[in-house]
Amino acid sequence: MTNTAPAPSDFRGHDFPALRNDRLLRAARHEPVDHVPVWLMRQAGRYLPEFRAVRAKHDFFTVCRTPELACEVTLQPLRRFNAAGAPLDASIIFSDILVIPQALGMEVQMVKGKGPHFPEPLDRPSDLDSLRRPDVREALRYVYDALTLTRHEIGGAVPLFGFTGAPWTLMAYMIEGGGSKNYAKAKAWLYADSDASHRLLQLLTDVIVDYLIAQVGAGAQALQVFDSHAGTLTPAAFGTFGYPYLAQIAQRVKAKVPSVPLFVFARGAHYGLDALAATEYDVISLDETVMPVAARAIVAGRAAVQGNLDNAALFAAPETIHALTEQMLSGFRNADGSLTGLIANLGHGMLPNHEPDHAIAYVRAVHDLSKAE
Ligand code: 1CP
Repeated sequence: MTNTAPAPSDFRGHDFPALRNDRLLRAARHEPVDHVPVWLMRQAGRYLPEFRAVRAKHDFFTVCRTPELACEVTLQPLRRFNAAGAPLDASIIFSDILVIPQALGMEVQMVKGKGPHFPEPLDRPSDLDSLRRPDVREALRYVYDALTLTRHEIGGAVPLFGFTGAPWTLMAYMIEGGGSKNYAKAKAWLYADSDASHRLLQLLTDVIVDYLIAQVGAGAQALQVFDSHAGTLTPAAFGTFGYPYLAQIAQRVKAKVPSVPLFVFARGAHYGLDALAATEYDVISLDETVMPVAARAIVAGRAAVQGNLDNAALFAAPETIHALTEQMLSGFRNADGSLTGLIANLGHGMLPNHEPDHAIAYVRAVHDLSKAE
């Protein structure tokens, strides 16, 4: 059990610029807003030529570990969308979910055209003994430094997200050694070695809790937990190996930093919506397979929701994007017709072959179509 999280007070004394756009924070609390806030998962990244220019000169994890570079690529989408007259309502720190396995002592490489690669993934339960229990405050200090610098540089224009991978999603990468078609090796652990699986999930949960709290101390104004591979689990396996750890994270993080909105994205786990709405997450992020009307009905005001335009819809012409956005927003309307408690996003992240202008068209459509009358 790691217990190295700094009290948030350890970081007090930052003198950050006042926040000028708090739509996202207000929407997370179900307060009225002048239009629905919108940001995009993976809004920094390979679809932006200015990001590719930075990556041409620097290795992926060098960008993550160098606060000035992480700050620069975090700001790139803000600048581009501002210049187009369709400003984003949030930023997300440039980093990756796989910095946690690295902090536990595993090597992770980013292979061009392939994605993350672990040369020595976990192969059997005894391999858990080789994992280091990190002092999260030291091992991931570069992320906090990047957050602090970026929060200053944003100048209060929009809130800054910190984030983490969820325990199951991280476990899946640590065993598979990278992306995978069916996650068969990682799922085999759940069924054949459930004790070892719970030990690993609990270790990851402890590290994640410390990490999220420390990110707030460093300047994060909202937090998102990415369970990108939740949908590989059966409802029963999610109930045993996914949901309890997600709930534990929410309970422990909200106990320490109650005012910071906490988002959860359990991609593909539509069956988990009702259970997640009963936890302390403030916002439930929906993938594109969930019907907005159904999500609002299941969540029933217990949390705000985020989502969920199909990222592939950004390949459509801007007029079509506008129409699909209108359709999506109408599904999210509350019984009184309002759109309170909604943050617009995609059902999953931006893709490398997306056109920046089509993402801009989406942001503009959300703003125009949701303006309070
Ligand atoms: O060469 C490159 O530049 C690699 C592309 C890339 C980028 C831009 C990777 C590799 N990670 C990132 C940044 C990143 N990753 C961000 C910050 C950018 C932003 O949102 O603006 C975030 C939030 C993540 C989170 C992340 N990494 C997730 C969760 C979100 C999701 O998309 O589901 C996951 C699953 C990862 C793992 C990962 N890192 C990179 C890739 C290509 C992948 C997916 C690999 C796979 O399973 O196929």
